[in-house]
Amino acid sequence: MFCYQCEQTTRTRAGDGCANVVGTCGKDAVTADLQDLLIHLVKGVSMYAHRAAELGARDRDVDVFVIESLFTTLTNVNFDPARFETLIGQATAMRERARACYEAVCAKAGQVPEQLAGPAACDPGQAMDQLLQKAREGAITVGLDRVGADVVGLRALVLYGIKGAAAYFEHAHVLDQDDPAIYAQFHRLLNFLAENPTGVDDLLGRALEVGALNYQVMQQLDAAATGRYGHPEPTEVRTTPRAGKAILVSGHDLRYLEQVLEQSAGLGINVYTHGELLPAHAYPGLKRYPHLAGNYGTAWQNQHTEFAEFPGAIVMTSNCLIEPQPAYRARIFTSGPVGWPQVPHIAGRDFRPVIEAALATPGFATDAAPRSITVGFARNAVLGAAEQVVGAVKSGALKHFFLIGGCDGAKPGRNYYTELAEKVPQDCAILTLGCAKFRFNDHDFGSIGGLPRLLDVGQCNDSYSAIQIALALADAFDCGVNDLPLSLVLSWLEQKAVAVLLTLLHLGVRNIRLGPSLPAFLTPAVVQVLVDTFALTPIGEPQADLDAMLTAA
Ligand code: FS2
Ligand code: SF4
Repeated sequence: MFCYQCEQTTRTRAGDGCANVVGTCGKDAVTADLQDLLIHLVKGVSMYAHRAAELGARDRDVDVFVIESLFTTLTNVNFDPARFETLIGQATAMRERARACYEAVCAKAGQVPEQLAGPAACDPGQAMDQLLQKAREGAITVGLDRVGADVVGLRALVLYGIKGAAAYFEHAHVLDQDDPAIYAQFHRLLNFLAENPTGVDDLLGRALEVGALNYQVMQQLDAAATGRYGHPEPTEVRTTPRAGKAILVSGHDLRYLEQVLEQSAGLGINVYTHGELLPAHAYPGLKRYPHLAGNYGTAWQNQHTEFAEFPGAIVMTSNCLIEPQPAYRARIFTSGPVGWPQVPHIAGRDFRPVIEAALATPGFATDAAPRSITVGFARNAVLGAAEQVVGAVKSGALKHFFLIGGCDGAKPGRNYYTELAEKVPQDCAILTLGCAKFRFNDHDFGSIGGLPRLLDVGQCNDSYSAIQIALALADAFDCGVNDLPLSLVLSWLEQKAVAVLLTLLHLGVRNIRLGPSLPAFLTPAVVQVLVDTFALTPIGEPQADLDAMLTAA
């Protein structure tokens, strides 16, 4: 086992990672190795699918399989080795289908198909010891002695960005988006990695291509969500429970939440969101359900306490899952890409087992005193108030915007983001996005120019919306995004954040502050390139950073 794909990796020096029997996240060594093997085989699938796509052919099931498989390997998604054994078996079958598709289109085009090696020819075997032996070929550090840590780290950057983009595309796919051109780009980039590239400039260029791909993916996700549920609108969300039976839905997936709502309608069950599903309350198509009762709890790392105290059924729709505790093990379910050994998995979006578990548990005995927060300041709502916002900036009432966004985690260093938000001067607004906001989104930040000072754009999945707000402001002020009175302060944990960062770099956004620590997979030399090219800056001390950001404005 060696894994350094997330911020919470074990590290004592650059290049370190989780390498013992279990990672910081709870992923065991067998699961980690099976994930490596799955990624290796998926590259082989894409080697054929890429060549087929270049000749105008595709197999939709192959496309979908690649994206779903990538998502399962993200941090805090799937910890079930049995699931990975199944996926590995499916990967070899999918590779045969991709090969058949490629050979058929070659025959049609009068071409001789290439004989492919590497992941395209990998026979993983079937017994567990064979799989674990083969997994070594897929280890992220393959070739380290030969090519060095800079190259291995850049390959990791490209792979982790692809994983993040795949997760976002899977969310879009669940909302019925299907774009062959996007799948083809995933195959192209995975094919690139399958060739074990060694050129630093080439790898950096591909990393930015992943950012470009992720921008398109996020655009599709935004279109899918707003197309199905309407544009988020400012909405007050109750954050305390009501009396009654209860289901808690965590993760990011709006469609799964919708299906829980549909299937539990009229049964006297209140449905609560948790974590990254909080912004779901702002969508007209979801808030119309009267039993969408509110949000319960905060960010993922607090789930041991929050799930234990929740007196109903719990369902995870995507990241972030941590080891289910005995206190709620009998009433938690996984769905979609998520898995944990022996935790029941919802197949085919049939949430009846969740509903039965909710009806069998006591629920909340009484109404708690009402409290609420406001969400729903995605692009349509903010740009609907653009005149007000631009007027406030022009009059000097609103001096600066801080986008404080990204992932949360358990590290004490993440208090930086709360301290920063609290120190932001009264004549500045704060935009939030992702699960990092839970550290401070219940604080009273007051209002400015008739708008709340804290405007929540949505999930990390809604980064596209934040980018559109920045682009529209730049348009209104007739300047570039880098010239706006806007500072981006990002916290990262996992591979979705890597994809978003690559998108911002692809768009030429400079001066992003990143923390709480820099990725372990990036060597000092690669970090220096990012600093020199994009003025990417590690976070420091909140007041000093704030002063520097305001001075630079
Ligand atoms: Fe948060 Fe976790 Fe959203 Fe990340 S719920 S850290 O995987 O995707 O942000
Ligand atoms: Fe470690 Fe993160 Fe990998 Fe888990 S996902 S094993 S915490 S690097």
